[in-house]
Amino acid sequence: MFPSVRAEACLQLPSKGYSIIQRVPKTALITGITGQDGSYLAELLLQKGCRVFGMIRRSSYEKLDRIAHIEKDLELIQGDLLDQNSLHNAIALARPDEVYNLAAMSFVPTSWNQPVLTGEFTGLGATRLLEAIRQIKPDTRFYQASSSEMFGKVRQTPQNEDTAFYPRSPYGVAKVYAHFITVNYRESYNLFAVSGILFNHESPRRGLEFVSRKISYGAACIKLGLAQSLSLGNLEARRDWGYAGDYVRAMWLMLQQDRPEDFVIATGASHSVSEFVESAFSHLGLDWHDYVKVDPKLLRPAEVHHLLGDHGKAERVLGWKPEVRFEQLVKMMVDADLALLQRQISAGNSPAPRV
Ligand code: NAP
Ligand code: F7E
Repeated sequence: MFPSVRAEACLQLPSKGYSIIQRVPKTALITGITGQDGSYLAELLLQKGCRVFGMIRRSSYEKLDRIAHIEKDLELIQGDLLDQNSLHNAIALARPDEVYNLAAMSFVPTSWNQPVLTGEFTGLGATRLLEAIRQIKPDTRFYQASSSEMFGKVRQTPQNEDTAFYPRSPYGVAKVYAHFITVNYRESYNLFAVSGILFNHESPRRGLEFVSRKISYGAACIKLGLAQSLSLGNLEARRDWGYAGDYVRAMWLMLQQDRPEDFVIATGASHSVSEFVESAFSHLGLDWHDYVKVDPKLLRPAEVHHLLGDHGKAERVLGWKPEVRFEQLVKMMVDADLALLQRQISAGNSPAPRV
């Protein structure tokens, strides 16, 4: 049904009429290229020899810091998930073999403040992009960034591809919509459209508002005397935290298969927020009890208490497994924030602690 693509390279081999094998680079379009995952995925696709387009939205100041080191190798197109015409133009211009839809309003607490806008970006945005693909280039392979937040108030543990969804935030609800519209376009129009149901994944490029980076940055600030305390919300929540660099490999692998299928991507180990804190502070030789305060304002209206993923299908079918484990991830993030702050101090800038 779908043309088979070699899994080991992002290069296409023309099948007939060539006496010499000629390699044609594949073209990929990434929405959300300025985000954490977009930057790692762009690096991966460039390494694989792809021509990489990135969609960026207009802003009053440029937010290209995560991709500054590869910007010269990328082709950036202005577009917005809220604007159907810009998505049509992006597909018509890039004529991509693969589209990775990573753009979304991705911060869960904000989704209670802006539930309608979250639905527009994170939910309907996927439909707009699928429509552009269906109308302009229906042989494009499509990846949707689905989320473990869809499991929310979990129906079983660990969660796999068959676990029922029970989202607990407007963000989670919007992601369920985007997930099922992806399934629907696959079944209705025979598009090669897949969802990766990714559990939390972090890195030194994570936004400062997410708990992992808030902790690594906050602990580094305290270590350097730039802050005295760190305020957090629910310390008991448990997450299955992996490394973003590992997870973008899984996205790419999903689009190299013979058949479009959805996959859970996780590490299979969960840890509490307080374990993350303990690990980060002890790496810096600090006792977190002396510094961390619980601020009730940071508690959520409805919490997702415990997420734990089963990536068995991804391991069997894609040959994917996580390489970076929890302790390594925490140390990587803390070391990176310490180095970042030290560079800023040496350069004469006064870093602004966000604790
Ligand atoms: P992120 O760092 O917050 O990046 C989000 C990206 O979306 C940014 O590039 C942002 O652009 C862009 N964006 C937001 N609204 C847009 C709009 N209306 N039009 C165009 N672009 C827009 O997120 P991430 O951590 O890389 O996550 C990537 C995707 O995976 C998201 O869809 C997220 O919901 C999903 N996901 C993440 C995780 C995780 O643990 N990281 C787990 C499961 C699923 P600006 O730079 O202009 O703001
Ligand atoms: O919270 C608790 C908080 O904001 C994790 C997004 O990438 O992963 C992410 O969503 C946990 C929650 O991530 C603070 O209550 C305690 O239980 O880092 P987070 P998230 O909500 O799990 C999913 C898979 C996505 O798809 C999302 O896009 O930590 N927590 N104290 C705190 N969280 C934050 N942010 N700040 C605190 O002070």
